[in-house]
Amino acid sequence: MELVIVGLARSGKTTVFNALTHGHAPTGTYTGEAELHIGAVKVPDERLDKLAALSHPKKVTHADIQVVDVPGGLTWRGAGRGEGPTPQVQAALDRADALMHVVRASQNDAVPHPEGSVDPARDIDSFNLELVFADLMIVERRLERLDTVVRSARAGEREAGERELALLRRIKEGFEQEKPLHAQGLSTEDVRSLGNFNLLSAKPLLTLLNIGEEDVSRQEEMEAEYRRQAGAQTAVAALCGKLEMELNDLSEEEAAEFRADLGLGEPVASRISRLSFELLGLISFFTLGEDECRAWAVPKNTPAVKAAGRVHSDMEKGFIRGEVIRWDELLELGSLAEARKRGALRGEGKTYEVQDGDVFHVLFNV
Ligand SMILES: Nc1nc2c(ncn2[C@@H]2O[C@H](COP(=O)(O)OP(=O)(O)OP(=O)(O)O)[C@@H](O)[C@H]2O)c(=O)[nH]1
Ligand SMILES: [Mg+2]
Repeated sequence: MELVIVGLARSGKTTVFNALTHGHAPTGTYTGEAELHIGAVKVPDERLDKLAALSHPKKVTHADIQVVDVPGGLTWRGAGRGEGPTPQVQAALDRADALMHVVRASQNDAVPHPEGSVDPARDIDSFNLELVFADLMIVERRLERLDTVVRSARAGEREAGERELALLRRIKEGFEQEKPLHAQGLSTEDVRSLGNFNLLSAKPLLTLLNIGEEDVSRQEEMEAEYRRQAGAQTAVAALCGKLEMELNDLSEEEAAEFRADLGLGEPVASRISRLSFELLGLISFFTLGEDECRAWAVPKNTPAVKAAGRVHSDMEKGFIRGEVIRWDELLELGSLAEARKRGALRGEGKTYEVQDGDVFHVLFNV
């Protein structure tokens, strides 16, 4: 899963990126640096840690989220004048499973805001409009081409084209009313048929308010304030990127102590992972071997045979059945061998939908 960090210049994107990935990319360079930063967040999971403590594998592997920090100030409204994102940034955006919009919400005269003043509500609206505008351009281009194709098609081949034309015209109207795709109330089928266009306003969006040190005690209040504005289908979180980044330099104990003193709440990696899982409808299952104990992220309702394919393609091809037990039941019984002996492992077929917290052992044959 890939999360792309976007937002205005100097909103704190790289600071948040560092906080999330324990990275050390330069911040506050103001050079309009064109480089992308790529890193990963290890998804914290106490369940995995407990399972690992039980079975002492050689290696413990958490699920991870890839994070990409792109340079600031994306604009599509000026794209006609050649100011759109670079091909490299556009490719990252197209690939993104979700977007994280970093919004500056702290006053600090030393860091100039590109719009001249700090106003998170304005920045949220204007970013959402940028996404709609980018999508409108894609849809208009496709409409032009499709219109010609449909006109010259033979009668029998026209129907599918006309259906697509109708859908594209409908969402174009929505865009013209400044409605992002996820606010247009489309059917799942329609959304799926638009999948190839990589429309940005269809992607799950996490709005991240980058608040100042002086506001950390108002974190929840600020989230509630902007949640109303950001719209349904989006998540809102407020945190102080700079503090979170600096806490990475401390030991775990020291950081925990600081968090408690300052009332900082859940650490940023854990918070953002959780929100991303919710936004994308992901769950985690675990595999437990002598070599490796590992967490895997898959969409809810993933059938066992597909989940097996995440672990290894041979397991999908040669899938016989799965042996499944909930992580906490296994913890109580002490080991997979003990669970098997007591008949506590459930046998599940290809279509079983893997559940959050399942320990999943695949029997396969290639
Ligand atoms: N006081 C304070 N300063 C911050 C915070 N977050 C970022 N800054 C400062 O704001 C400046 C810009 O931060 P960056 O993380 O480089 O912002 P950016 O969005 O990556 O900037 P560009 O890549 O240039 O668009 C730096 O000087 C940061 O130290 C914060 O939470 N509090
Ligand atoms: Mg940056």
